[in-house]
Amino acid sequence: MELVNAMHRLSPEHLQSVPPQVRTPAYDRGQLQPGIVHLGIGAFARAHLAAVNEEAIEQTGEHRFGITGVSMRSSETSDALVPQSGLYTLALRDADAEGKARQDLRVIGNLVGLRVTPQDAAALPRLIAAEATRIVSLTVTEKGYCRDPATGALLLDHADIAHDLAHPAVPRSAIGAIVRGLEQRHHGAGVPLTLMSLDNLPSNGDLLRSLVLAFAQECNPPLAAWIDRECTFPNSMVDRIVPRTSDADREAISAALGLQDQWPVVAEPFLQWAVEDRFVCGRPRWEVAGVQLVDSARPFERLKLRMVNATHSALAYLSVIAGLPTVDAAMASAPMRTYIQRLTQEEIIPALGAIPGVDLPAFAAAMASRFANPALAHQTQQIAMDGSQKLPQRILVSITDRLEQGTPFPLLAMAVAAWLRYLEGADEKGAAYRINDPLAAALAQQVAAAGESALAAGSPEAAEQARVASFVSYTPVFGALGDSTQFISAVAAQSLALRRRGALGALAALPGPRA
Ligand code: CS2
Repeated sequence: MELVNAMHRLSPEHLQSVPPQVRTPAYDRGQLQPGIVHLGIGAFARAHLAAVNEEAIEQTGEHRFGITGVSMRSSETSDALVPQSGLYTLALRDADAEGKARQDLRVIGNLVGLRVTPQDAAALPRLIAAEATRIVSLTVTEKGYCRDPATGALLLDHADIAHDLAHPAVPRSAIGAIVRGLEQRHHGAGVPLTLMSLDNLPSNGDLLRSLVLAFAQECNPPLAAWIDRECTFPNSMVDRIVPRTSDADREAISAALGLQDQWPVVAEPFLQWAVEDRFVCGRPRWEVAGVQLVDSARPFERLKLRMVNATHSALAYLSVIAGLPTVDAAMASAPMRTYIQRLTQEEIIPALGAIPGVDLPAFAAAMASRFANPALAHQTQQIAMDGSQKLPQRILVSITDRLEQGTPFPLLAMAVAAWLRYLEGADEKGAAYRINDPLAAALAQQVAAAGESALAAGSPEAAEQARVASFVSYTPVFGALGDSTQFISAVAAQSLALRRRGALGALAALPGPRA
């Protein structure tokens, strides 16, 4: 780190010194106006929204859509990027034909402001209400919506929502801040707004809309009616793998840049972003950077959640318990690779049905090679977090469909069994880890109670059946699925296999494809 510390900081005055192969903003940053307020300015948003926006600004010369990035929790991003005047490097990484890691670096310049909600809670509604603001976008992760994972309903008893209803001036949840911002906007010029969720949730725009309306209904019904009438909530699907930035990434990217970048972002080159073209106050011409402006994002989002995210989660739980630290390491293991292929081909794709214009086997093959990208070091523990918020729309939807279709689902059941095993908090070698999940305490109780139910049983099979039945009675995640004896038996069979053989052993022992 010494060499890096001796470097100048990435900043506008030192930009001209970066090597010629690194792209830097080719427009006048001083002209940019803050047209987009982005809630949750983490690596994910900086790897797609800001990257695409950068390209659109460069190609169209439009300067009304600079981004003000808001951190809803910690000041870390702002602490790193304010001294860099919002500049940061995006490193797109993969491997060449010989398998040698390579990266393409670009300094992104359209982040024009950084805010931290807990430090200045009253500022966010003002920003949302500001006339220059035309779009509020969100990547606050699944848990940031304060919804019931099984039903999608707003949790009025969620600590942040209860706080925001009681303290209108200083909201701390995204939903609370949006409603208070829209309230000020409505009282002011009354100009409507586009609210664009970019999170991995089914019908993310419709969901955001229903949560915002539910909150507004609680505190200001006429406002709810105005929002309902005037504001738009386009649905979207974004697909790009963005691992958490490590210190090694910081060091390597700073060295390549010749300037110290405290928070670069690493991602795969692949990007697909489809969004419904419903923007009431205009939008950048993101299509010049490959964004698909569509009538309905539904087919895109269904495909992505059930294929990319479902297999990611299945792989993550199995890998954590097997002690495989990264996605590419997991994909290098033959039983895991075969399992992921079979999961998509035998169970997910048939439940999904045909999607117009998409060659599903080709999509699955491309996805497997994205997962095998050796240059990302995507931590399986990162994907494993917040399972309670992810499983319903990633895995349980396909299981519900297969139950309705009367088709078996041992491979999907394996993913659920792996989550249960993961929630026990230690891998197969006994190494303990922390469960990172907003419902961690409730899940720990559920797992403990499930373990007790298993103790009373007479045989290993009955023990697993009892354990799983108890665990899946947790309705916030499993809803009505927890009552299905077919579901319980399918998960119990895989849970027993995991206990007996370990994750990789259980995968290797899975019965062959059905004829
Ligand atoms: C991952 C996603 O962490 C996770 O839950 O499944 O972030 C995934 O990498 C992206 O959705 C890919 O587009």
